[in-house]
Amino acid sequence: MKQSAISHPRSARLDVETELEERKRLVEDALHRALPPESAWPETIHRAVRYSLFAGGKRIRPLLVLAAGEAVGGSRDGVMPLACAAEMIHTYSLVHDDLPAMDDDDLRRGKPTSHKVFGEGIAILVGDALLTRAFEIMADAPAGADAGDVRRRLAATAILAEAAGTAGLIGGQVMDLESEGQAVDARALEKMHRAKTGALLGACVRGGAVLGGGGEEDRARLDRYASAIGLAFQVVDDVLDETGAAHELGKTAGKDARAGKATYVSVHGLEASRQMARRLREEARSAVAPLGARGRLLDGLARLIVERRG
Ligand code: GRG
Repeated sequence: MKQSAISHPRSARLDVETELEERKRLVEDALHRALPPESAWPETIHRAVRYSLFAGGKRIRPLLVLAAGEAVGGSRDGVMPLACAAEMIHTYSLVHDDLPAMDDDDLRRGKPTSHKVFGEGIAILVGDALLTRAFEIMADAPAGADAGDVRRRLAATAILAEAAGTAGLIGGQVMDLESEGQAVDARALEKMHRAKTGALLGACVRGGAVLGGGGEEDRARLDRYASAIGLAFQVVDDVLDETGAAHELGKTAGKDARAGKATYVSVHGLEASRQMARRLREEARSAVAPLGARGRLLDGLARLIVERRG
């Protein structure tokens, strides 16, 4: 970590963290506005949706959208719908992943899982409601949007849909279900993780760059960044599953190892996985370095992804 201490003096690092905290508050406000209140009919589903969405996630995906939009000179309001939609899709995937038919987990974001509190039927509907609302938000172009705005919005929606679909999140989850108890080699593991976790993270960066009106050169840089952090996120997740504590993770620790699931740690070992995460973090840094100050939030997020403890 010596290198990051040299290129990131402590004060600059704290500035970026403060900026990310500010953006996070804006995301929380936007998410609150993007959903019906708990008092709206049918109250149970709105209460359950809000329970999971506001259970305390890190908001890495919406922050990536805002950071990518800002890196290419886009407006914050212009990319906020994608930020909210991505967090809704992410939360739906967690609620469904925790169901007894999938990972069967009791704890998520430090709280009892949705099906434990509301029952399985409602938890399934929570996921469905969040996924549907995400695309409703993306389809709702603001009054006064010109043809270019609508085109960019459609392009970002397609990027998000592909990442959430069978080539991304769903495909990765299918691979995950089918690989239980099977020997998984390094290539298959990377493919699974790039689809299950990397695709949505990547869509946040790519979609944010498209919605923000980024040019080809910047978009190519952000593509490289997206590919690196998408994989780094999962490598770190696997390391934390092995080394983290439930109170830091907000979910059951050591579950993958106990379930005999292939992880980066089981396939490559702990030290090699940590090294891989550091290499990917450097790749992300060098991808956005040519953006100068415009890339500082993306760089800060890459650091957060790799250095997080939960
Ligand atoms: C059910 C379609 C479907 C897909 C599920 C995302 C996923 C696929 C499963 C979640 C299982 C899991 C723990 C994956 C590891 C990576 C991951 C998505 C971790 C949670 O993301 P964070 O750390 O969570 O950003 P917070 O709570 O901070 O938002």
